[in-house]
Amino acid sequence: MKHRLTVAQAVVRFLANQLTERDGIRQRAVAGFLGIFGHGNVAGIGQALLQAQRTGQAASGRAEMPYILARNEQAMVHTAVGYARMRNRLSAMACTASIGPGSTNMLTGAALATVNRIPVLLLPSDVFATRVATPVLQELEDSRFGDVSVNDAFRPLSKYFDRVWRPEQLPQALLGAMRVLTDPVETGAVTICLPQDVQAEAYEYPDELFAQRVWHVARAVPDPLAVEAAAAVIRGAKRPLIVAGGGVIYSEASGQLDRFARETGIPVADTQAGKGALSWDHPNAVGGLGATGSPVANRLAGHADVVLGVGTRYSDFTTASRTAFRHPQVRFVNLNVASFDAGKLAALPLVADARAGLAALRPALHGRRFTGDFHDDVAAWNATVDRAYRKRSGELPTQAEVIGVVNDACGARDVVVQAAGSLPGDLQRLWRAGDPKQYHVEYGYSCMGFEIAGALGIKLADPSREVYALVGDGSYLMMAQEIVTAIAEGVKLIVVVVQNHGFASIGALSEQVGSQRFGTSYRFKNAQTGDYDGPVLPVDLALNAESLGAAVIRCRTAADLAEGLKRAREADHLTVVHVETDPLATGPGSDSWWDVPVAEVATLHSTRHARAGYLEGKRDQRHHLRPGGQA
Ligand SMILES: Cc1ncc(C[n+]2csc(CCOP(=O)(O)OP(=O)(O)O)c2C)c(N)n1
Ligand SMILES: [Mg+2]
Repeated sequence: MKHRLTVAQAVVRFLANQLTERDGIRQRAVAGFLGIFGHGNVAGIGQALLQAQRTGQAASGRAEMPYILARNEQAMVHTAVGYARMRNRLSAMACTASIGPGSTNMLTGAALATVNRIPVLLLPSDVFATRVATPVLQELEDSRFGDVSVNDAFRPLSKYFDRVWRPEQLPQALLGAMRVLTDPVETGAVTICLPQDVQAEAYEYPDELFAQRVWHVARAVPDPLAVEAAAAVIRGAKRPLIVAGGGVIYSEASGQLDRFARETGIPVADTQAGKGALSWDHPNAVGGLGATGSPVANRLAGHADVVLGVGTRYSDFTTASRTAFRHPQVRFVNLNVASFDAGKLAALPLVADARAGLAALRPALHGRRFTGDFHDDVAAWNATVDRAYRKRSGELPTQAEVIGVVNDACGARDVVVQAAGSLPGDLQRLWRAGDPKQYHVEYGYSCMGFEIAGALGIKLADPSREVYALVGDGSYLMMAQEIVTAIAEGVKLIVVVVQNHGFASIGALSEQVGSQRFGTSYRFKNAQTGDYDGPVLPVDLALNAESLGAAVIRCRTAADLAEGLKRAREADHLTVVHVETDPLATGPGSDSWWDVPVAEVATLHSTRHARAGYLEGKRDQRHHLRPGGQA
């Protein structure tokens, strides 16, 4: 049997029949489409989605392929990322965009997905394959290459890239896309470019293309010799430390990590992607590690002689730009599903799924127990956080207080979402996550504007959880429009807008590198000096949110905020809670460092002074080349 379908119809039909399966649990591999139509896809993918909706309704009452109309293409990729991350990468969404700007708007989202290793399927529309009336509207002409389009910019950002010039090529492209989307090692942005004429072209596709396919997501088990070698290194340690990364959460390895930590007594620090892998009050939890981590974790890292990294890619924030691990003989053992990450810092690699790897290591370490001396430090740190949470200043609340109030308002299953600004650092230090899916800070790409769009995807992935997007005023101004999408879809979010009139984060960083907060506040420009040091701007983001259809609660004090969040929780519609904070009030620090180079020569005293401090920080930077050990 053959089906005469357009390329676009075949794409939709095929994707509707893909499932993933891990641990016996099946779910749709591509749960739906997000999109914005233009002339590049309205008659192709647009027609196919309409047909899928009508056909599905007739048969089962449910669309064969659900569709969500987004407001910005970059944002819709963020939504897809939020969705897939919440589903532990076992279910993803597809994004369709028109040609030219619609498609290139997705580039930032593609980079974000690939950096964070989150599956998204991008279907940018492309210029005519026939080139009959070239250049078409929005086509990039290149005097050297006849086959280049703007979509070639997706190549370095995608873990798999194809362009379907002919309908016959589609099956291979689709199978290749599914392989990468469902492979925890390879996954990231997957891009299939669909020329606008090809989308509408019909072809006799064989029936088997549309058979139900189940993509088994394997739990790779470690090589037994590598387990032995890793166990030998860990056994020989005096002061080991575990670094729990996002891989622990994606692999649902929290239970194994809990047992591993309790049995061995090894303290566990977490990364931005790994926060919540163990509950904050777990006896072995020592908080976030690195540039924005807790001083307790950083102190332990400083003395650790063996570091067991589990599911971490060791970003510069995690390693404090490679100053966190100071023991002269420190060695690394990295349990990671990707050999690329397992080998980092010259580690002894243990290539495996995090859960399977920990399960294999536990018996190999049987009887080895380390007695840590970190519990008093953790208790003291928790008291510091308590004070920061509850510091009622009477004037503008501090950001730490805002975090405290939101943390208090959150049930254990509620989700907090953030991505950029001063909040990610404060959250990593101060947030108390009680559940592996509670803390959703996109800090691989740290993309301003992710918050609301990402929160929408998270809520779509798990409607049973309350989702709080914490948004700085800078992020809000970049990308707030998905409030409208959420309202149209009947998706309830709680959006907490933290207004501090500019970039508190980059302002503080600017000061630290001697740049005097130049160009980081949202204030009127001083015509004489060119500085933005005039009065604050007459911007009212609460009113802005109201104009988009959100219910709005304005809060002045921390107590107002607590009350506002209570009302927002009770509401059944999207609610924006607006609070103003003091951009200069900083919370407890991390006793750590981050490498941001300072000008080597300068006429400004502030820069020269900062340069001296920078060189001091640099002195502790390490290469970490010492062999981790041989399997
Ligand atoms: C898309 C994007 N552009 C620029 C940056 C660099 N950047 C990081 S934080 C930040 C300021 C964020 O301002 P806001 O959202 O108000 O948060 P605050 O710093 O005030 O906490 C900037 C410009 C970024 N991370 N992402
Ligand atoms: Mg701000």
